[in-house]
This record gives sequence, structure tokens and C-alpha cells, in this order.
Amino acid sequence: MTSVVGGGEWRRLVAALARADSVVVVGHVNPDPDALGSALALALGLRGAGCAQVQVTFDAEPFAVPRALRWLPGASDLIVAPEQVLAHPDCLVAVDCAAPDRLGRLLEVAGRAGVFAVLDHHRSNPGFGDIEVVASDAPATGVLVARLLDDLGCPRTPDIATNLYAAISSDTGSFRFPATTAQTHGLAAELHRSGIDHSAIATELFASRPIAVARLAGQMMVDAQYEETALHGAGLLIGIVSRADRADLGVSFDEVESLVTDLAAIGDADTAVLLKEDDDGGWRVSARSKGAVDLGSFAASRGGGGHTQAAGYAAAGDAEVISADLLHGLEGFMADR
Ligand SMILES: [Mn+2]
Repeated sequence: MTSVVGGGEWRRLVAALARADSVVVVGHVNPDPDALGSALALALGLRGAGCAQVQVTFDAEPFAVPRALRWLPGASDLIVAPEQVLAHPDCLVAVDCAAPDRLGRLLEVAGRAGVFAVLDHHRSNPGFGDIEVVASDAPATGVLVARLLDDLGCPRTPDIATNLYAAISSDTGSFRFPATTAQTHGLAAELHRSGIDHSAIATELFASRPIAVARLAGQMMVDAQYEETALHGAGLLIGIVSRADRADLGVSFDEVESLVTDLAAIGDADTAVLLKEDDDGGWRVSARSKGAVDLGSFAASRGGGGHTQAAGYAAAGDAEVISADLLHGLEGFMADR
């Protein structure tokens, strides 16, 4: 599929992992199913291949495995908090991390690792680490981990395949997004043959929303700002979830991420943006486009990154100011079509 698979950096990554006795796999801050599923699949494969010490971790404040991802195979025994990570691993692999700051506190450990490797699929990734494998045409980091495990000679157990299928079906929006190719479906078919329960995975990913989160989504939707004429008539929808909104319903920050999907499912606007406030008063902006805007470039201009049709960044200040910046700033990033 992608040119970097099998290339020089790729072969260095395979060699580094094959000889490592201790590996720490790091997903991005507040991991999504692609980050954590990819990390767990890689760790399970390495452990099965005889690697003596394997850990999965990520930064989150406070640290907790997102409630919605605790079902992923290996989550209960492979994931450790950042402070429990090996001080000097032979290899640290960052998966699905588009920039160094996406490792959070674990960037410091990466500097102490024998080899610091980056495996990612974000087009905005500037390239960092001792080994850089960035395949921007891959629809999910999970696709890259599947090929990596093949090259390491690791068999696809049902647990590994379940993590990979969760990663890929999540990042492709259930195989709907444009980066999905015939090869993506081919890999999904291979994973089916590995003994996964695809329907149970789909239920965990797409039909397990707690009622409190659904009520929060309802409130967010009622109050969403709809700018019908924005983006040369393509339309813009902005939803806001403050920490006070979450506190009222007992919803954690990581549970809010899926609400951007609700906004993106609305046909009246090309671009949907969710502003969510964390427990410290900072804002995370998550944006989705149906194709009118190059969100990856827009997010990069705001210190974040991502893909053309899905991107995000951190912002400080009032929600009104962030919304106004979106309304005026996005028009400069209309996609060439
Ligand atoms: Mn991803």
C-alpha cells in the first residue's frame, strides 16, 4: 500500500523491535481506539514473540484508561501509568502520535530509550524520533501495526486481531472515510479470518454510549451554533461542551470526544467542530469536514494537526473567542476540489 512500508526506516524499525528485550509502546495523550488498539496489538505481538518486558502507556491527567476502551484485549495487564514505565527501555515506540507533544510526559522517557521510534499516519507529522515511519496514506495506524507484526513474524491471534480491527474500524468511521481502500477492506477480511467477533467490536465502539453522555450530546446539539452561509455556503456547525456541562451530568473529558461524530453526521453543514473544555479549563478543538476544508492545514496553523477531513488542536481562552476564530479563520483553508 504505502511506500514507507518495507522502506529503509521501516526495516530499521523491524530490526530494532526484533532485537529489543524491553519495549514501551506509547499512544497519544487521551488515546482513541486507533492509538490504544494499535499499541496493545503491537505489545501483544512482541510479548508473544518472546520480548521479555513490554508495556503500553500514554499520558492523561489524571491517568486512567478511558472507560470506553477497557474492553480492548490486553488493556488490563499491559497498560501501566507513565510513572511506572521502565526508565531505560531498549526501544520506545510512539504510535498514532502526530507531534512530539502528543506523547505528553512520556517524551522525556523517549529521550532515555535506546531507540525512539515513531509509527504514525498523520499527514501533519513533521517527523521526529530516531526512526520515523509516517505513512500518510494509511487510514489508521492499526494498518501499519498489522504489517509490522507480519514482518516480525508474529501470528495474528484473535486478541491482536480484535485490537487491530477496533483501531481500523474506528479511524475509518466504520470504513466510510475516503482513506478507506480496497486494501483496507482486504485487511479487515484477513482480521475476520483471525477469529474476531466484528459485531461485538462494533457494539463496543459505536453502540455503547452511556445515557449521561447521550443527554450531554442532546444539550450540546440544541445549543450548537449553525452558520449556514459560512465557508462560501458549505456551512459550519460548532458544538461546545464546557466542564460545567460535564460536571452536571458526571461525564469525563475523554467521554466527550465521540460527540464530534454526532455533529459531523449532520448534512446541513460541511464542517463540524466540537469545543470541549478539560478539567483545568483548557480547550480541545476537534474538527471534521466532508471535503470543503483542509482541516489538517488549518489545525497545523493553530499548533495542532491531523488529516484533511479530521484534525484537532488545543486552545486557551473563551469559547466565544475560539468560535470566532473558527468562523473567520477556516475560510482561508478551503480545499482545492
Ligand atoms: Mn489514527
